[in-house]
Amino acid sequence: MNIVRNSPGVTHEFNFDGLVGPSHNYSGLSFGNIASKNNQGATANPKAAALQGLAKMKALHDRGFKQGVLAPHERPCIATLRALGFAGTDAMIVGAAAKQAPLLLSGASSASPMWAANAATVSPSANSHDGRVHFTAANLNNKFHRAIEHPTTSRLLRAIFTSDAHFVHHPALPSCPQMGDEGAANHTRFSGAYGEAGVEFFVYGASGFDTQASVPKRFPARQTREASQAVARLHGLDEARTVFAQQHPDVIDAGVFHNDVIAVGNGNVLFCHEQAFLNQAGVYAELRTKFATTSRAIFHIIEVSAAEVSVADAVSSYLFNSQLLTRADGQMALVVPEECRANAGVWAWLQKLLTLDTPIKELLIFNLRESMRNGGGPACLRLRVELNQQEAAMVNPAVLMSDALFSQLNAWVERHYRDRLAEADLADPQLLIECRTALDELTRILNLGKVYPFQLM
Ligand code: SUG
Repeated sequence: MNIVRNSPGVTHEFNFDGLVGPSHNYSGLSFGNIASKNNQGATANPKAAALQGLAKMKALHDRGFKQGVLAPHERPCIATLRALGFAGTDAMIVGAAAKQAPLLLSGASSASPMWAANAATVSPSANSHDGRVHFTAANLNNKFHRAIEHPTTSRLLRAIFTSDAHFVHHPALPSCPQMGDEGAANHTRFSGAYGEAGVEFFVYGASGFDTQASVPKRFPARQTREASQAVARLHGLDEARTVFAQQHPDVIDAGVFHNDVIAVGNGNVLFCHEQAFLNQAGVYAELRTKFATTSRAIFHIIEVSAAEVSVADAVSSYLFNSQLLTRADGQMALVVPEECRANAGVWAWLQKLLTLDTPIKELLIFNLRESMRNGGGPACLRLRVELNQQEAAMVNPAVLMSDALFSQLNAWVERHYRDRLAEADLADPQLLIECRTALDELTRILNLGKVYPFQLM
């Protein structure tokens, strides 16, 4: 195979946002995710959810950021229900699952693939051993409803990043508790500039093998150290520029189920809570030392103390589940959800942030209430992919945001989505037909080819 060494060229970060699917609902499936549990049984509005997500994508595109779209998955996932022994026609399968195993039907119906930060871990070509962009689909094996995502996620990523000369797609790690992998939600890349070699920062919840190590007591640690290490090996990362850190078990127990609920990083900035990591001072020191081998830029650590913002307020407002985006002028914008403005302490802290001597100069605020209520904020909705000019030219152009695509997708949502979905509605076999009809049309809009089980039968 012909491996292309990347010319420096202009490199950008692209954000691929998960489009909320037509089955978006509140089934309370994610133990350890406080919003998901608290909103269990509420009636969702899939149409509003999808339109809110699209509005964020379009606004960021209009500001000059590179924006792409990741398609939702087929739900309910009939292939999963068949694999679990339900048989007959699709309608019979939905009916039997609703009656005999409603939790399996909820799991097979979740619109959780919207959380693109969990789709995969991505290392840019500037960091990988072979000069290609590496993707490892996340096995998400801690939750049934998420563990069924990776086969379709892999097909979608291959339909977007098609060139073998530029992109490498690794299958999900073995699906077992020791290898729990939640993708980019626990991974950050730091560098002096996009396109330059930098530091990859992997944050895990616990070791999957060492039972003596500190672990959370109340909620599960979804990401294991061994999974993070495996991804780093697969991507061919240089040890001298890779940092592994453990999340503080206490914050997992306080509802921080992924690191991106308590920390965000970009370029030469780490923005985090003071209780994010075990041995926080040691983590900072290693990041600073390794970063200094890659860039002369100052490494900014913006730490929020518990006295200023408690972990509980960070979790409910999703202050750290923000997107930290580098603008064309080199300064950064922080994309936060409306919930940050609604919390007086968090809002006051954000006002202070703008006065500090850091690259963060601007706040962009979005209403993402529908997805927030299932425990996913602005950063959960996007997968970051750093691409140089050559690589960007190889991306399926139909998934890149534009005025035309925005109008097309808004009209598509208006045509196909319900504005009310309660848990009981998951038993309606018509929902599957609506979802398949919508997705069949979407695969044509986004030029994805056949990616869904119903298209591959
Ligand atoms: O895995 N919620 C997701 C939220 C994921 C947020 N992602 C990041 N932090 N990157 C989860 O807990 C709830 C679905 C439900 O209850 O139907 C859910 O899956």
